[in-house]
Amino acid sequence: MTFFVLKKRTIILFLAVLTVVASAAAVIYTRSENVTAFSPAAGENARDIHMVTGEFTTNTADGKEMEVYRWDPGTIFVEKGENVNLKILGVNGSEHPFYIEGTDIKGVVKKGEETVVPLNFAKEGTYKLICNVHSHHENHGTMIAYIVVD
Ligand SMILES: [Cu+2]
Repeated sequence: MTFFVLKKRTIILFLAVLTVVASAAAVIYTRSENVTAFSPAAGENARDIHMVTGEFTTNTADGKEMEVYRWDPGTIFVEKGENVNLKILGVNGSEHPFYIEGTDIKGVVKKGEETVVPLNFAKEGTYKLICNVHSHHENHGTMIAYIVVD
């Protein structure tokens, strides 16, 4: 008769391996849950949405000059899972570095150039396209566009 002897060391090793595997699985699971949007290869059955950078200027009653930058259009609508090429043409303002809140997507729009941002959202919601340098009225914003996914 043979006995399978479990030494204390074997049990500890087994538990250690189990812990590592479980945490790796948890990390992978959490990451896949966090993928709200990704950039597919540009052009793959994608619908084009065009946008430009614009500028409003005025003089206040007390003679102060005001200037704000905008994404135009300020709201776009896409389907969940739809491949979209967001094509942003830089018109006003020399440079607009941007990111899309809740995603890893970022880029720059430069005057006279078109920046293509491939999009595919896996989760419904309203995402903000934010210009880093014109994010607030105190820095010539608000340069925020809303991407509505449903
Ligand atoms: Cu800007």
